[in-house]
Amino acid sequence: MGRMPVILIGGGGHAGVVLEVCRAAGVPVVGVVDDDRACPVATAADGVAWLGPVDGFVMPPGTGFLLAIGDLAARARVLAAMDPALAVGLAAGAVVHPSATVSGTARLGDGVVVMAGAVVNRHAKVGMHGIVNTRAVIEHDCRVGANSHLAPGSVLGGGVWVGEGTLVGLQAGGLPGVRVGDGCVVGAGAVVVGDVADHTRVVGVPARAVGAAC
Ligand code: JB3
Repeated sequence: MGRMPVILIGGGGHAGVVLEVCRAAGVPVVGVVDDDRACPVATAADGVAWLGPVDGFVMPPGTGFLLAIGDLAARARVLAAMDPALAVGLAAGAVVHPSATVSGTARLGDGVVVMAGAVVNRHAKVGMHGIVNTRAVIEHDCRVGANSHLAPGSVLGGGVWVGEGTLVGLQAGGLPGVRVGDGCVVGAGAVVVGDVADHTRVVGVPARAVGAAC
């Protein structure tokens, strides 16, 4: 049985990558919802139909949605504006690029998108609406909270815990067993060697706190 058709919420650069992951994974994309009618995904030659602005959009029966905005705060705003039942009930099942490697014992929440070349290893869990971006690595027994983003090339060692709404930046990493809280930003290239409190921005090798994550 084919996958449920999806609607992308957000039609920019990130949505274009999500569109290609869906197509590679055989998930039909029936349209894009974005406040900008001229958003890239709706205007590209291989784009999809613009279905209207985000506010007030009513999901047609038999479709699911994928959050396709990259910014985590914007994603959280869109989810917060949704009826909670819809935010959970209508989220499409996880979409995984065929070139990604996801262990059979890993668990991906609804709305998760796993991009090309990424690895989600044994017993790892990724919460709803998570982004596992290009060639990111989530090692065994990791826990990644809802609506968090593992940016391209980021690497979580075994047993790392990442909270909700946290960005692990480009090529950043966490040593095995560290815990990064909710709403954090791990700067590009940083290496987390100890636990990080909620809503903290850390940068550098070893990663040091440089203030609150906005
Ligand atoms: O670095 C990588 C690999 N990808 C980046 C991604 C994670 O984030 C990418 O390079 C961009 O930096 C960014 O991608 P995104 O989110 O697609 O950016 P942009 O091309 O600006 O598209 C954002 C789309 O979402 C726009 O079409 C906006 O109209 C829409 N949008 C942004 N914020 C929003 C909001 N729509 C609503 N309803 N509410 C918002 O707060």
